[in-house]
Amino acid sequence: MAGCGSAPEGETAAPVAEAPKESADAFIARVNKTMAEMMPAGTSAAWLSQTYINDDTARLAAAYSEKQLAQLNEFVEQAKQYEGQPMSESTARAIALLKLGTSMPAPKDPAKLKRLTELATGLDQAYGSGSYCTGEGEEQVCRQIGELSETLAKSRDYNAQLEAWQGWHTISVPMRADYQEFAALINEGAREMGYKDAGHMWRSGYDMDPDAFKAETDRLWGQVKPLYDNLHCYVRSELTEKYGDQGTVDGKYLPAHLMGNLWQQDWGNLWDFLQPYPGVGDLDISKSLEDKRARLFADRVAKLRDTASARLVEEGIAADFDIAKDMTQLAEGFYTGLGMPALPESFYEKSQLIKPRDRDVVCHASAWQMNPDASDVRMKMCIKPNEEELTTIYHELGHIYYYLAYKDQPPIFQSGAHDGFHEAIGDTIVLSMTPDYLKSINLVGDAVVSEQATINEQMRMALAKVAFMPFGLMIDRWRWGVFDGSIAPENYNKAWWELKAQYQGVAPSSPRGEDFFDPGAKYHVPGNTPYTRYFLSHVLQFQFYKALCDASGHEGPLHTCNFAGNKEAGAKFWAMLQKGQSQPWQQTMKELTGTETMDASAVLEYFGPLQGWLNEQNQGKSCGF
Ligand code: X8Z
Ligand code: ZN
Repeated sequence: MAGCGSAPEGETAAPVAEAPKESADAFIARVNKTMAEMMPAGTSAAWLSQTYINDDTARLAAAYSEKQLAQLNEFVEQAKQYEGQPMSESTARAIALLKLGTSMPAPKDPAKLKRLTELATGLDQAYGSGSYCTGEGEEQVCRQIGELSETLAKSRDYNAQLEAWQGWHTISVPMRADYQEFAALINEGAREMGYKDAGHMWRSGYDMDPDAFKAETDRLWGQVKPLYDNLHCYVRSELTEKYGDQGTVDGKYLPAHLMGNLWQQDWGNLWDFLQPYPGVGDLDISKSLEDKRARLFADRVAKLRDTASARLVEEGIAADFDIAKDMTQLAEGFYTGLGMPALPESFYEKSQLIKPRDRDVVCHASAWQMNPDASDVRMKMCIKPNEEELTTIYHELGHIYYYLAYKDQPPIFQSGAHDGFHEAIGDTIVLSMTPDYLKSINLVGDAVVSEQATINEQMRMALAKVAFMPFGLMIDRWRWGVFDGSIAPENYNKAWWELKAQYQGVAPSSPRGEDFFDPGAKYHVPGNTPYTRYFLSHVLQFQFYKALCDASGHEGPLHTCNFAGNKEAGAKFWAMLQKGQSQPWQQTMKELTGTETMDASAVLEYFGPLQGWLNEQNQGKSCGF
C-alpha cells in the first residue's frame, strides 16, 4: 500500500540500539487504521461471492483478498524492526498477533499470492454450488446439500441414505488438485513468516507453545473418550437392531451414511430410534417448528383470493422466511433477556435467512461483521424449520454478540480470546435450552420430571455434543498431517478414513479410494476454516455454562440449569466478550470461570446421569473400535 512503512524486504531487524523512525505504538495505530479502512470493501466482496456465486463475484472477492493479504505481509515485514525494542504490553501483543491475522498465510511472490486467492475463492464457491444430478435431459434431477442432508436426516431406507451420502461426496472430486496446490501455497506463506508449516502456524494462535497446545488437545480428548466410547457402543447396538448386519461396518464401525448427517458429526437426527424412553418428555422441537411453519403458510393462504400454483409457491417462500425470522427472533430474545442489546435493524434487512431460489449461495451458516464499528452485522444461513437449524441460529448469534461486544477494541483485538471462545458463545446458550426454557418459548409442552425424562434429555444433548467431539479433533489432525507432509497427496483419502476410524469409530460401507476426495465434502476444508476451534469450543462451552449457572445462583445438578433471563450471568458473559483478544485467553477465562485452563470435567459432570445409564446398558456388550 502506498506510503506505508519503510522496512526493506528481506533485511534483518534493525540493531537494538537504533530505534525505528516510527514508534511501535504509532506503527500499531497505523496498522489498526489501515485494517479498519480496508475491512468494509473486503467483507462486502466476500459476502457477495458467497451469496451470489458466479465468476464475477469470485474475481472481486479474490482481488480484495489479494490486497488484504499483501498488506498483511507488508505489515509483518515492517513489524520485524521492533523485535527487542521497548514497547507497551498491549503493542507487543498486537505485534505478536499480526502474524496470526489470517488462516491463509500467503507467499510474498505476487503471482503466487494471486493464484492462492483465486484457488481459495474457487474452492469456496465450488462447495457452495455443489450439486448431485441423476438422469438425463428433461429427466435430470439435481439435489444440493440441503436436500441430500434431509434424506439422511429423515429417510431410514439404507439405499436412499447411501445414495444421498455418496452423491454429496461426488462434488469434491474435482477439488483435489486445487486443494493440493492451495496447501502447498499456504505452507510456503507460513514458512516465509517463520513457521514450520501452515499447521504449525495455526497451532501458534493459543498463547502457548504450539507443541504444548497439541498435547493439550490430546489431554482434553482423553478426558472425554470414555464417555464417547460408551455412547458409540449404545448407538452401534441400536443400529444393529434396526439394520441387522448392515448396521455396522465389520461389526465395529458406524456406517458413515447411516448417522443422519453427511459427516457423522451430529447424530441427533436419529432421535426416532435412539431415544432411550420413547415418548417420555416431549422434545420433538423439529415437529413444533414444522407445525408452526405450516400454520404460517395456512394463514397466508387463507387470506388469498387467487390460489394459482405460482401464488402458492410465492406464499410458501414467504412462510419459509416468516418461520426463519421467527426462529432468529427467539434466539435474539435469549440474548436480550440476558441484558444484551437488540440486534441492529439492518441485521434483518441485510442477512440471508433462507436459500434464494434464483442463484447458488454458500448455505453453510456464518456470521459476519461487515465494518469495524459493527453497525452492520449479518447472518448467512439457509434456515429450515428444524431443531438443528434452531440451535445453529443460537450459535451464529453468539458470534454476532461477540462482534457487538468488542466493537470498541482496536481492530487487531477484535477477535475471540481464542477461536474456540468465539465458537463457544452461542453453544453455551444452547446448553441452557432445557425443557423449561423450551416450554417458555412454546416449543414443547410441560416439562416431565422423571429419571427417564432426564435420560432422554441427556441423550438428546449427547447426540449433538458428545458425538461431535472426535470429529472436532480429526479434521485438523488430517490437515496438520497434510501441511507437515506426513500425509502425502496420494494418501489424502486413505488418511482421512483412517482418522475417522481411529477417532470417531466411523467407516464407509464401501472402499473410498484415491479417486475420491472426501475431505473436500466438508465445508471447512475448501473454506479453509481451522477446525480444532470447534473441539475446544465443545469443552469450553461446558465450563462457561457452569460459570454462568453459578453466577445465576443455580442450585442442583448442572444439567438442570437454565440461566435465561438472568442479568448477573448476562453481565459476566458480556464482560468477557468485550475483552475480545486484548489479553491472553487464560486471563479472560480466569475472569469468567476462576481457572486458567481448559478442562473437560464440566462435560463429565453435566453428563453424569447419562454416563451411569450407558454403563448399565452396555453391560455385557463388547464395546470399542
Ligand atoms: O461451522 C459451524 C458453524 C459456523 S462457525 C455453523 N459449525 C461447525 C460445523 O458445522 O461443522 C458449528 C458446529 C461445528
Ligand atoms: Zn461458528
